[in-house]
Amino acid sequence: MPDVTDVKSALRGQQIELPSWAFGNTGTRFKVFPQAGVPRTPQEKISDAAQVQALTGVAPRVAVHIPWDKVDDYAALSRFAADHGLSIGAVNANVFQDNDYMLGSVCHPDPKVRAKATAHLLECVDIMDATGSADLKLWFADGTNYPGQDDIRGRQDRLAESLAQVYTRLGPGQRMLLEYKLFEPSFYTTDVPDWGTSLLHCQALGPQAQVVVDTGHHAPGTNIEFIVALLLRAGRLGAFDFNSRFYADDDLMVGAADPFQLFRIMHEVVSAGAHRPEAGVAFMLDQCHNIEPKIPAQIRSVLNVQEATAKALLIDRPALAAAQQAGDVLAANAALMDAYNTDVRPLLADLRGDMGLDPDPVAAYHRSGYQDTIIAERVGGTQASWAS
Ligand code: LRH
Ligand code: MN
Repeated sequence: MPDVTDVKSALRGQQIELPSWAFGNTGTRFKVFPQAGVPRTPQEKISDAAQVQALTGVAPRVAVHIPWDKVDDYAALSRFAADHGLSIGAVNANVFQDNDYMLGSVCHPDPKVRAKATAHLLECVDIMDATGSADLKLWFADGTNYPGQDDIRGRQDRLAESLAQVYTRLGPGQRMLLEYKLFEPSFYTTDVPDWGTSLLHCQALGPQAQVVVDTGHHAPGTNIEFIVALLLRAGRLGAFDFNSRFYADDDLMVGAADPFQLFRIMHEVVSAGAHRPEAGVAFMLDQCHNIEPKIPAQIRSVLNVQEATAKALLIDRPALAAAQQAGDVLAANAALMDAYNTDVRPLLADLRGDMGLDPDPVAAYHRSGYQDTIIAERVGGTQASWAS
């Protein structure tokens, strides 16, 4: 069995990156339900993210989304984050909410629109220079709704041309993370629909281009841990956008809909040693808390990742390898299931004690009174939200 001290030190070093937009109002095409106390500014989003870090100790970064987190002074925003015990993580570009992007952004038939979109991506690299962020995260809503609407191959050429322009702008130590998504908002083709398309573009660009696996962006029944193992083997897994879903891109709390899938994914990650920060895989949450209180939901999500990681770290790997080698199917499966069926909550509560943290961060948050404070203070102004 793995040594608990090693498991605890691995868990202590875990780093989970929070999405600033999860603290704002979000919803579906049917309705965005506003919640009291929601941030009005990027600074207030950072203050909320700092609560999650203060109570879990493993969420030291907050990803920003431009223009949702647009400010006049990004270096000052980075200092504000540092004053709250955080650093600014990935800079997410947004070329999916401007009227000009109806037929696409970097894949649009009109070169003027493509130039506008590429300029925004380059502006995001400037922001990375100011915030000290290493990652430029790119998701494109680009696609088509009807056969014949546009040239599938031509759109790939346009995408490659824009990505190449941005890639050359990256500084040393900076990465381009290309996220794929099967469908939505486009319903016939999506220009980056799957891991293969993202990987092809990343390999064409160079080593600083890596793939983002958003766990909500696959066809039902997709074996995501297989994709993870493959991308890790190719050295091209740059990041996760963790969430969970029952049907489509539901963006629910990671591990809520399918904790066993999250465990299987973390098993592949731990098998490759990619759970260690120095391995360079960014573990980001990308979620929308449409009906649940946002800060406790983010805390719960971090705990779900910790629990899946702890179970993966508790797999008796020598026994697993021996059973796999011997073709002992049941023993090999049992090695994983024994770990998965282990209640790791006492170990994590113990670890939090070692870290000087409350063993139950969600309860500690409710006791802190922070929620009542922000509801009382954050009156007036415009609440942050996705809505364009
Ligand atoms: C697209 C996506 C992408 C983000 C957005 C908030 O569905 O997953 O990662 O930019 O959500
Ligand atoms: Mn995502």
